[in-house]
Amino acid sequence: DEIVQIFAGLGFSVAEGPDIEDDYHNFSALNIPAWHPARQMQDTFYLQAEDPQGDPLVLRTQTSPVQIRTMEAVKPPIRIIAPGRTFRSDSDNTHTPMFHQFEGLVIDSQTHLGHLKWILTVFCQAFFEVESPKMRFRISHFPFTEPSIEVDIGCTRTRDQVVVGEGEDWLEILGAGMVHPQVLRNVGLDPAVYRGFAFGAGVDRLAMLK
Ligand code: 2NL
Repeated sequence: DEIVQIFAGLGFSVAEGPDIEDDYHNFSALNIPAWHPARQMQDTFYLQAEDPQGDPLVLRTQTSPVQIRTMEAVKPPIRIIAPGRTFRSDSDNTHTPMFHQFEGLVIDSQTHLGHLKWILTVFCQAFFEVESPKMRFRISHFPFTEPSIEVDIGCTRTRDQVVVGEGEDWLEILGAGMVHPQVLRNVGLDPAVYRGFAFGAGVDRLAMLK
């Protein structure tokens, strides 16, 4: 609720979608190829049921399919936040098979990386209650964004506490990037006309840091 409130203040509305998704909205539309490791049984819960195309149904592994469905349904400008349950076939001391994510999506005609960096900076200021949080934008790779970045926030770790927003250590808190042109084409948007950015983070992780 707190995360949603911060983005509501920045003009985002909340979008929701089903926990059970089809292969297309969870993977293919996001430019995740058939051979990608994320699609393997060890990572994804596959249901013993198929969609009308004969493709498998899955428990969504991220909330991106909500954003795909929004782009399919409404014309830009789009500014949404998609919080919700996500599922991965992974459980040990630091992973639970059901966790929570939020993803954000902005699509407009002039959107650029500067807007993304500003939004993420304002979010960290508000969430961690730090006036100028120390942040680092690192180049990364995701199939659905180009370019892709990961965001680290400065921290100090001592024996009995973690201070977030300052210090010499770094904590990875977010992944983000400009929406890949192929993802725009997949939802019927012309990449010569529209561009956008997206970001995603783990709610449980952020809650623990807070
Ligand atoms: C992470 C990274 C990310 C996105 C999620 C996205 C959604 C659409 C199109 C393009 Cl529909 N991208 N989502 C983009 C970059 C990173 O999440 O580390 N999440 C925990």
